[in-house]
Amino acid sequence: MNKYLAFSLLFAGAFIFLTSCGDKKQAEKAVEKPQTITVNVPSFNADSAYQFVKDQLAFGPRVPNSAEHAKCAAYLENKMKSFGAEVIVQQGKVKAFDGTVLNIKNIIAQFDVNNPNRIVLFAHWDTRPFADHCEDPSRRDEPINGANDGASGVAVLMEIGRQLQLQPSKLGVDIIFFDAEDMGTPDHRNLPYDADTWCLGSQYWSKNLHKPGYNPHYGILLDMVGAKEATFFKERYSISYAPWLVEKVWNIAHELGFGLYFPMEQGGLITDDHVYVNRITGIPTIDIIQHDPTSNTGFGSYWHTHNDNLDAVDPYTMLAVGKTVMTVIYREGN
Ligand code: AHN
Ligand code: ZN
Repeated sequence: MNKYLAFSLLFAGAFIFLTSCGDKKQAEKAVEKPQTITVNVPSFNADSAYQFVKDQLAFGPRVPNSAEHAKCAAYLENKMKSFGAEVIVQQGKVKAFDGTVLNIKNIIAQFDVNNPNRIVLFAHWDTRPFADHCEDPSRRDEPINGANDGASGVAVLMEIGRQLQLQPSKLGVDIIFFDAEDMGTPDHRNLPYDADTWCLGSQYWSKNLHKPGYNPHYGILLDMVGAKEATFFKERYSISYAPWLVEKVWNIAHELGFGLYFPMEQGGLITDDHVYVNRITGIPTIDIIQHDPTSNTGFGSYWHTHNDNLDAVDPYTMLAVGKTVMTVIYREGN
């Protein structure tokens, strides 16, 4: 509705200006072509995104080196191809906190691949092999389903990819699903903390870009974007690397009526994939990540527990994030 109001105001302004110049024909021209200033943002289908969460959960936990992980990788590759993307599956080997060699797959879906004017969207698709924050100590070594922590961000980006096929944006878009984000040193064992044990897929990609000289204008990372009534505070690494992008995204969220999800306040300083993308590639990248200032982990109560299942995801939160990011994308180049 907002959009139409803005356009009618613009249009009325143009009309007054033109008629005051006494050129009626020009005014009529403006009447004929209001679409030249219309930015048509396709709708984001939250039911579709919710289905993409369910599809991922159906594989079981997606832990690197497991059969479920391999099956989900194939699903993501095929889905993105079916949405018209040119897909690169970047394979690599990285070392986990305990020295295990992980065979990882970063899945890179390129829309409008020959467009030199690009932006990039990220989410991690792997899930954590531990439930280190589970109340029951006997279940902490079991992998989690990762409905919100993993699947929700991927699902929002899948739905954006589906919409990109139905209505291309002016800028080329790359959607990258990072692997092995969630392999960080577990909290339930007595091990030294090392931030670099997280985000292994994004570290690998940042050092081995899928195209030499890859240089999109900016990146947006989605992480845990599905919890009911989630709050996405302005994450502080994002503010330091790309303050203008934080402002752009938060302003659009407010304009669309999602202000309660996107408080105009600073959140925590969160080691996530965007930190390595910023540090290693220099692509200015922000993180839209849930921050719950009332919980002792800073994340939702489901975080790294077995409660991170379908019940932890509310399609309306994915809608708030999906619609906001889509509006950002489709306004570019106008
Ligand atoms: C830290 O715990 C420092 N970062 C968490 C990043 C993360 C884990 N996102 C999802 N799972
Ligand atoms: Zn996690």
